[in-house]
Amino acid sequence: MDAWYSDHHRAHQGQSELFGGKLVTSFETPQRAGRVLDAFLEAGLGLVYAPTDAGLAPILAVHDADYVDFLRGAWDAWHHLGRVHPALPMVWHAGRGLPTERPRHIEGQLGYYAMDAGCAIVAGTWPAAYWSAQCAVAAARAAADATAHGAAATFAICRPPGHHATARAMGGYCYLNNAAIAAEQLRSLGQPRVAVLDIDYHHGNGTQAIFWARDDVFFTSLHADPHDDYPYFSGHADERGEGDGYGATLNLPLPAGTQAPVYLAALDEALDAVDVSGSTATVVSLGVDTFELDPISRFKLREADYLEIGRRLGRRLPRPVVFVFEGGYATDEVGRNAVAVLQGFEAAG
Ligand code: SP5
Ligand code: ZN
Repeated sequence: MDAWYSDHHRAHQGQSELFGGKLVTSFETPQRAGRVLDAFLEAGLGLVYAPTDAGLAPILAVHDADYVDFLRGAWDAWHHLGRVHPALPMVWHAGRGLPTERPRHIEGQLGYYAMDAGCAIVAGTWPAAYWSAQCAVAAARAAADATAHGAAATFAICRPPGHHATARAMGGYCYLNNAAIAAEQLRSLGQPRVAVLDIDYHHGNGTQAIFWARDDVFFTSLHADPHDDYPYFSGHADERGEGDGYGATLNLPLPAGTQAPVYLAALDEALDAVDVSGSTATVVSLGVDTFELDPISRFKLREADYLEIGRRLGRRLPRPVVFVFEGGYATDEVGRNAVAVLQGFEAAG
């Protein structure tokens, strides 16, 4: 299994977030992707490539053009006002119906294009998000390509993560939805139906929203019950999609404190649903913030559990499979845990 990684993410750093009412340095740090890269190389699973530049087209296949323009220009507009701290939204339109007018002022635009205050923008944010998405595109293309000659799996070491970003809004450390971009790539390369399996601790609300009314991308997610944890406003079990997409969304919310036995039973349920969906390819949103020592999460998985998760994915997911790195904030263990999933997968395949 080969991986794609770009160093551009390093300049996306020093972002702030609110944690328990206090403005702190974000849990989402450059060290995370560095640890994943190191663990991948140390495991000797495959080669690591820098992605080629596929341009904006694969991003615009998922995201609205005005949102992408906003992301590209947000730091300059903010900095132009003499501001030196990371740009953070602070005014939202929640509860007032859908906004009809786009604000002219950058402060208004930040709220217009954000679902929460979890996405600070600094000078390096756009290049980081752009190249993170390019990793997903390159990994998807390579997986689809190799499959012409036999089953393939690839790994996109994405940072920043993507699964909370919708077509037109950032949130939860995510700016561009790398998993959705990878799924859309697989579709455009001829896969008739693509499954997205999201095993990050948090519900992949952005991915769900992007494919909500479509039946060509099946979305299933195991995550913390949104009654109790972020992103709070989606991820409930009764959300099944709509229109053509009705039945093509399956959420499996789990309680705080969930350990391996309950988690693995839910994973089997998700894998059954992927089987039934008739998908011919898979994107895995690979978050390891389900780890027992994760500083912002409340599941209790251990390193050995990630190996077992990987084995089950390796036995049952339709290939090509593209793994896309998402969350995981226990810096010292994040690399090992993510790579354990890949090792289990390879051992089973
Ligand atoms: C990609 C990803 O994993 N994004 C996660 C974003 C989570 N942001 C909100 C975290 C809320 C944590 N609440 C803990 C309150 C402690 N005082
Ligand atoms: Zn997460």
